[in-house]
Amino acid sequence: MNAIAEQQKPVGGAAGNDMANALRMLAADAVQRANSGHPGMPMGMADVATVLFSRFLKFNPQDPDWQDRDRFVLSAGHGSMLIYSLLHLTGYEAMSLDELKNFRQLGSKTAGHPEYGHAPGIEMTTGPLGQGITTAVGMALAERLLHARFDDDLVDHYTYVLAGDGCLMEGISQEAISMAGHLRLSKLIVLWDDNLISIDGPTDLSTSDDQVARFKASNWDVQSVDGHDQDAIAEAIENARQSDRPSLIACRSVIGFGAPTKAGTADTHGAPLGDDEIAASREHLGWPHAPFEIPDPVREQWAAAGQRSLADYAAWRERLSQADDREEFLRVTLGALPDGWQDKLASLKQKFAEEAPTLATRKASGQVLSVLTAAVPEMIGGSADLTGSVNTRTEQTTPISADNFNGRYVHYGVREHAMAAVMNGMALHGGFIPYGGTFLVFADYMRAAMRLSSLMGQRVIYVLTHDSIGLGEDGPTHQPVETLATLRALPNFNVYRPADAVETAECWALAIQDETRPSGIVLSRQGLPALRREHTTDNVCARGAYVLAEANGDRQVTLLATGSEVAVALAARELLQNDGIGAAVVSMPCWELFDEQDEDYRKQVLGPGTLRVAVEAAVRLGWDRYIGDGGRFVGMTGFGASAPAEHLYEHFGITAAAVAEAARAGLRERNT
Ligand SMILES: Cc1ncc(C[n+]2csc(CCOP(=O)(O)OP(=O)(O)O)c2C)c(N)n1
Ligand SMILES: [Mg+2]
Repeated sequence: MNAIAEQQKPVGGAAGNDMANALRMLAADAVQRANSGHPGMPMGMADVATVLFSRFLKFNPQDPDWQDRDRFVLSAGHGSMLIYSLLHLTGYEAMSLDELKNFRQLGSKTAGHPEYGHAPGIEMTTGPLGQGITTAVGMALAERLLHARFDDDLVDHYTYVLAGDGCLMEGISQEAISMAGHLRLSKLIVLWDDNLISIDGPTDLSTSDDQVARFKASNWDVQSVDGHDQDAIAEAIENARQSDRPSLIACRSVIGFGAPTKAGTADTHGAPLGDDEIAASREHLGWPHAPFEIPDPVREQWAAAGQRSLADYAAWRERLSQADDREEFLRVTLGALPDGWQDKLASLKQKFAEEAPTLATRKASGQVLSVLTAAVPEMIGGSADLTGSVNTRTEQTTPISADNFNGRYVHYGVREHAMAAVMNGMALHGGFIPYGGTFLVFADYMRAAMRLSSLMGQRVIYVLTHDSIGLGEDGPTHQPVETLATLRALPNFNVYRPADAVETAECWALAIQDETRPSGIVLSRQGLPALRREHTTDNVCARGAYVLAEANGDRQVTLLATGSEVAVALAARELLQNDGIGAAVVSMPCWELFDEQDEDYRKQVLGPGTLRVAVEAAVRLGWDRYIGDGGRFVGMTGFGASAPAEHLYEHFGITAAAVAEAARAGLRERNT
């Protein structure tokens, strides 16, 4: 028995220990059976989890989506068996014992890391460290915003996070902590698994941070407790709930608590303990029961924990049934858009078509947002310190602050990654449609959270401006060339790149209606001419791509373009038509939607047998599937440069003349 294991004295009364030991052995046995997984964290944090779920957490396994439930985010997602065991034991029907036995198997609800949507009670997908704690900031923010909007205490709950050393080492945690402290999100409580271990070994291999001091410096309430003393943990949680600031509770724990030779070591982090160590753990913990066997008294204690909020739940239902705002509350929390927004947006679209302004699409987007935020009160805007550039703030969206949760605009500060994760949290919480802006090139700073928006199917709208060399003088650090391709590679994410103000209005309408998919609306810094000058009531962008200008005479060439290059393609078309070459221009604002169209439509747009030339001020990656054999691409092959935008288009050869010449060259090649 190692020295750490020897010191493991059960504290907190037999009942508590049995409940915690049930969690420990379910995790150890499930990981052993799967021959894969992470027993250390669940065993180490079993006492903390027992206290939280049996004494504090407000939830109802019979109605897992109860809007006013406390949120519990397992930021240390590798410890997934902890949440699966908790859900099973507290009575979430979908999380059966068989599911625990099928841990990490295809089709089970017990995936390697908790997956949002796989089972009720999993509030978000975790596994990429640092995302959970930051997304939870968004949940806690959404809670405060709904609390301010609706009377009758319809929303008044806590957000609890279980985070490990890894979550706190990740850079995104700094953004999260800083934002939560600044906004004084007092109902956010982080339980830190302070076990001094990560995968490579003791944390002092890589960090000597004073975490408690760090949180304190960001305006958090902080406490430190023995993570195996259940009464001390309870006292700390009680204190945290009373605090007027977000709270960190550093829970000093022993990873793999109960495993006689491996506890306290990185060996328990991510591998099965082995049959001998598990047998010895049973002995050590005084848990004689067979794998997956939970004795009745312990089952009953856990079942009681699952029922402890029923009175709260009934009272809440009663308040809801009497609430004046009942309809509106249900509308926003269930994610239905209000009546009337479409008509208002249609009027603006008509105005754009009639007045035909030359307008940067980022500015058109700002006008669209003025209309949308007035019509859709659940939209919450924001920007990572580029508000004046990305045009995300409207008259409706006044700033949110620690003293004003009636606002609708988040000044995220220069924290792109947190912006994306916090938007995920607001969307997951329900009640809001978050949108937030930064420069397209900084999508890289948000990527990990954007990927989770997609994986979790959340309606989060990214406003991504300054979308190419067209931004000009700021130069190659700010000029995306590969970013469009990388976002298009992201499954379940719609990339919109509108060509003018009308398309911008249409793309926004599509994004806001997409309840299960995040969107990126990619917008120009520079002014773009109006291309769609005839008003249509239907949303033409809904098909992803369409023939904007058909060829005069036989179509020999199809010019494909997006955004600012659609105007270039139209000018190239003129040149070709003047030479007697029939050329059509296809605007392709959203590849993903185009790919979903039926084959006939796609063929008709792409013009079978025609020579296809694509033009986009970005790299070629992805275009070949539309261009086909023998087609041409005009765009970027490397990084941009610093100069006025017009000079750059000339310099890099992204011009009407170059596109027309590419078409002529392609036709010549065909005819030889
Ligand atoms: C962003 C990210 N990087 C790396 C990993 C791989 N990984 C999973 S757990 C872990 C160590 C985490 O240490 P800690 O949070 O202290 O967990 P403990 O070992 O204490 O359970 C690492 C590096 C990951 N899941 N996410
Ligand atoms: Mg650790």
